[in-house]
Amino acid sequence: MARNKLIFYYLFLLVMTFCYSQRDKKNFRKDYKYVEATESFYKFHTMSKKGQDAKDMCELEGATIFYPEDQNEADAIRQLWNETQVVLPRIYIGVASWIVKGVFETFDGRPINDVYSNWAPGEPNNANDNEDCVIMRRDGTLNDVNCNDKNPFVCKKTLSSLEWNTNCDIPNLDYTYDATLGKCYKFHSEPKGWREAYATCNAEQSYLAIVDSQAEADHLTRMTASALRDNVQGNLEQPAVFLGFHKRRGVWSTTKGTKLVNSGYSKWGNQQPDGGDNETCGAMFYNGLLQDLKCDLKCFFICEHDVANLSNVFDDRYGASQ
Ligand SMILES: [Ca+2]
Ligand SMILES: [Ca+2]
Repeated sequence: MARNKLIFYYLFLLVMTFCYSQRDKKNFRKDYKYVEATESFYKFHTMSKKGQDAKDMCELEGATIFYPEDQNEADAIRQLWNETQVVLPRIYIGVASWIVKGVFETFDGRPINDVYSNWAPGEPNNANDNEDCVIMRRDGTLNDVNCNDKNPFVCKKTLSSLEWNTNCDIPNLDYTYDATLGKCYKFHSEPKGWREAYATCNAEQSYLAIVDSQAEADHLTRMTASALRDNVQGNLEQPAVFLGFHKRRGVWSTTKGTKLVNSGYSKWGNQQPDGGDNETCGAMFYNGLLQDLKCDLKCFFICEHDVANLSNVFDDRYGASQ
């Protein structure tokens, strides 16, 4: 009995720890670094992107593109920059003059003079009448540049804005947990091409859903039906939901490398696959049956997230697995 009590107490602690301490632990994502001075998390993106794409990338990660609120934050980020990214010469910041030429505002609508506005001498100069985005150099000075230039950038998440999805163990409340399958899912109702969908799930620390049982196919079918009821349908190119399988070197496989025929679920719809080499990306009809589609069609898609299994943690600790 004493042992049972101990086990119960341990489980209780484990659950309480999961539920209440993410902010205390200052935990957002493994790829973000916490800075105490500004009580925020930051990530340097070293793969350069255009201005709008940089902003979008941060939002996919559940963050926003960084701009310094003040000298204090500019100093903090330059220190992190010097410590971790010695080769990056400049970063895009979340300031632009997209609405009216020459009126520089943060992406959340604040005039630049209300935040950090340490322009380099002679800037902003709107060179070639074509500079609406803003970069910060290593020395902390700002310059307006062409938004089509590709530059590294930094994403930011404040500790106070952190919301933890306790069931799914991620900082994203859009994922819902299914107890039977022990997985979390998010239905994306903004249609995207297959590769973009794949990258979107990846940015959310998840993956384009891989169906490995009839039960999972049923669950995703129900999710889709429910999402379609809730969402106004635009001009969809295909009534389909992209999934994490594709034709690779002539063989239908999941994105984790398992042949589709061995994946636990491979029920094709009527006449499918019918696209040959023109349709190499995987999707399901709204009824759950699979189809092949052109990869650049824009479709709904579902991301899947694995959850650390509490009972496995328990078993490992007590050696209680049979
Ligand atoms: Ca300039
Ligand atoms: Ca097809």
